[in-house]
Amino acid sequence: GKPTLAVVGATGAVGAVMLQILSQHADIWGEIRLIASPRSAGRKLAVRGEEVEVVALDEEALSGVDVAMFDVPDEIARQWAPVAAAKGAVVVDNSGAFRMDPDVPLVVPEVNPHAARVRPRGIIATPNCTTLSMIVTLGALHAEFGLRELFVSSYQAVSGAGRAGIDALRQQLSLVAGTELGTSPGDLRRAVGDDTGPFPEPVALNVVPWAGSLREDGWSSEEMKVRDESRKILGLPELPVAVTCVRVPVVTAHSLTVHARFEGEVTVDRAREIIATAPGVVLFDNPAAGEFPTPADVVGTDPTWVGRVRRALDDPTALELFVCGDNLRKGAALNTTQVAESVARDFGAS
Ligand code: 11C
Repeated sequence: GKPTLAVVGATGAVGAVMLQILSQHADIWGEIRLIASPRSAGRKLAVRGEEVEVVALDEEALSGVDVAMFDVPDEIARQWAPVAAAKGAVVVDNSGAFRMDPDVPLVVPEVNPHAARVRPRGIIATPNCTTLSMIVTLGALHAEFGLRELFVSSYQAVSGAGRAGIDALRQQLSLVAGTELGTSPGDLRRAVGDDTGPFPEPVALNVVPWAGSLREDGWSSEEMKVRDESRKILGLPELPVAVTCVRVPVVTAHSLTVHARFEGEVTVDRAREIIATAPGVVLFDNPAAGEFPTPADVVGTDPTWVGRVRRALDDPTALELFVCGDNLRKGAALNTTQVAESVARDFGAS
């Protein structure tokens, strides 16, 4: 029969998009079981046009599952993904708990699909949304040009921090709309108050150079993830990566500026061809016509959009790019679903 799928974290911001995507894609699943924290058990959510009751995450909920997609906090994944795997499920986990485990492949189907086949712990990890927003493009360019060095800055949407992030931006926007705030030092901070949600500073009318938690020497966890995960996915363990992660007042779709240096000289024409033909990537680059990707146009779409393709002015081996992708779709729910579907195909589903 068709494989049973569990969606663990079904009520979150990413879970909601997983259910949408499952309703849009070819229906290869038998039962789809919706699992969340005990607090959400009993709620009903629509998937494949049917209302399904959410059950609490426990041993019983994970029994008889063939594939489990997890989008839950790291500590919940650390505890429960191995339980699901021990019960025979292949777990596709979108948390940060297992990404750097050498016995867990970190998979982006357009870049390293075969890595998914070797999974000694029964767990496959999917990358952080910021890594995912650029890695399909970089994978395609690397395959032809050979990546040697990466400098990136992110412009991250608040939904990367889940429902709490979206709520914080909306609340702050309601406090600043129609005011003249943002014209003198500290006025925004006073208007918004101490409760800035999951962000360390007001994000409405502002730019916050921080995402995640503090790591050694002033780096953020998000910056370390972008570096470590990119190296692992591309199979370039020594790749020099310089990265600064920044939060901007956008609801959904992460953007990044990328300076990528390659083995030898590159041309913009060839780079544009590669980008235009790579699966999962769209070239949208005609500044003369005012065409470049922005979160407002990219949100809700599947691919990574690439614009502003230029050769570095002072280095014929380097390219400058602006990439933009929906952090909840390819950045999270879509990549996880694609990996789960590829596992299901190995079970013999069609
Ligand atoms: C953000 N990328 O935008 C983060 C959230 O490792 O999956 C995702 C954290 C992760 O805040």
